[in-house]
Amino acid sequence: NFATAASAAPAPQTKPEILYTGLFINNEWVKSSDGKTFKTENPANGQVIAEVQHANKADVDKAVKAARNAFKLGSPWRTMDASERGALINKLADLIERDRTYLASLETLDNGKPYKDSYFGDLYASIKNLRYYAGWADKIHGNVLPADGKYFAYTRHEPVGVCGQIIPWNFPILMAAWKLGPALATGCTVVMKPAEQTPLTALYIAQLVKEAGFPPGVVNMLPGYGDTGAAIVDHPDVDKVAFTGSTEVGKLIQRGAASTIKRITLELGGKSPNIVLADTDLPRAVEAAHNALFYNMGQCCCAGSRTFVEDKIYDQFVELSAERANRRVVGDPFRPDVEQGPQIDNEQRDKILQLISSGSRQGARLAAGGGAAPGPGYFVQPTVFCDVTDDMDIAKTEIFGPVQQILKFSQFDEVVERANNSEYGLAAAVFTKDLDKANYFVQRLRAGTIWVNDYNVFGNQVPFGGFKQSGLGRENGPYGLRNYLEVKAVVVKLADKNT
Ligand code: TXE
Repeated sequence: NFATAASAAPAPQTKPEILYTGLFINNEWVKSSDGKTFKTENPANGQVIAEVQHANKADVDKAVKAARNAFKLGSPWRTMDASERGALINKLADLIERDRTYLASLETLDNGKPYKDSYFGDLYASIKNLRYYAGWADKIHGNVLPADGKYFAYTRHEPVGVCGQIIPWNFPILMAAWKLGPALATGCTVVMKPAEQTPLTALYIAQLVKEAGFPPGVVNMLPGYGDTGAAIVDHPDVDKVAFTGSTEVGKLIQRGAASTIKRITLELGGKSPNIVLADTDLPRAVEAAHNALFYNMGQCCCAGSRTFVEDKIYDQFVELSAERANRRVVGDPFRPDVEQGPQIDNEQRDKILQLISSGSRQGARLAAGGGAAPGPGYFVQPTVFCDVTDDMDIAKTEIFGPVQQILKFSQFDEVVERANNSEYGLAAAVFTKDLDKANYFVQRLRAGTIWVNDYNVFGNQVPFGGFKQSGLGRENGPYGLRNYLEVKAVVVKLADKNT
């Protein structure tokens, strides 16, 4: 749903220089204390791009100390005017905009997503998100309360403190922006861990944090694997953890956070229903359902991965969807006509191919694709399954790949029950021209976002997050600030009181 006028994007840098591969602690670049590194690769050809430092437990400890120090009373960060915090976040957004072509190129190299999506989607949305939260910095305030008795009572909304932020590989820059914006606007300090598959753009952004003028220790960036993430979650001096990733790791984080009652927010997996009624504008719904699933190689937590279609239009919908998938352009993500690059890595591609096999084995019919696409990178054919039933693995498991499941329904109450019969509840959509029918579904679907007649529409002002096992808490909008604030009640005795 982002503008994708490829012709208007500046030419990408297909070999962007790799400048930062270290740990960023206290505004300095350092190596991991045990000298361990890991390789990050280009998923479009499997070649190693760079060796990156792997932060261990001792490094996490150093970064947490830096973040704690930056948060101590009287520090430059704690005594800074809120409006000045906002100005710094705006400066960071300006620097990202200055380097937008470079960062979009680096994102495509490390992640494999089409350059035009990096440039018009991820970079555009990240800059806008930081600016949105920059505006909030000096508009966060408590309330004066009409307390009983001779008291003056009010609340202060204070920063929660040192925040561990663990982000995934599907939207590396955007997830960094979504997490940094509200944390910095509220005056928290951050220890962030980018995903091991895609550390490069987050590391470059760390350098921009320094250039913008944030005091040392306010943002620390630690590349590493799950062990690095776990050390952040377990650290007793971390006050809050924000995580985006798999439901499986989300559960580990919730357990780990219990040891010191850390505040947590979790944005996890999904198996989102997209319900298409017979009265809809069919070609538009087919295109929207296609993008709902195939955008970002299907690697979206909110992907419309269960397309429920009303029986009267089912056969036609399947035919048009298969045609559209067959037209999808797969290949080198730097090419301007390419819609679909590689999956993030071999492991993800294997998971997807296994689920495709299970779909065929369990009786679904392949209408398009059905296997790997030519390499050397981790490409998968745009795949469409029809005659999918609710009990099949492809209808229950988050595939996280370019595999569309089309299911048939005939009754509204039946499809509501089937749509809600999932451990997930991240997003849902309904396509219809009838407002009463749309409202029927809006009220019954159990999901954090419901789109009507569109899909994948995000706004910085609009909360995003999951019901059920899709997560805890909301990002974006004013709701996103709550995760980073503690409410302090102050009650002051008065000598007398008048209304
Ligand atoms: O996710 P992980 P993976 C889903 C999707 C995908 C599956 C597995 O279905 O196929 O998850 O992907 C860090 N303590 N999503 O294995 O492991 C890890 O280093 C603390 C949905 O890549 O959850 C990375 O930074 N941190 C999703 C981050 O967690 C740990 C996006 C996410 O990786 C950790 C990605 C631990 N014990 C995958 N173990 C979404 N919601 O958008 C790993 N990590």
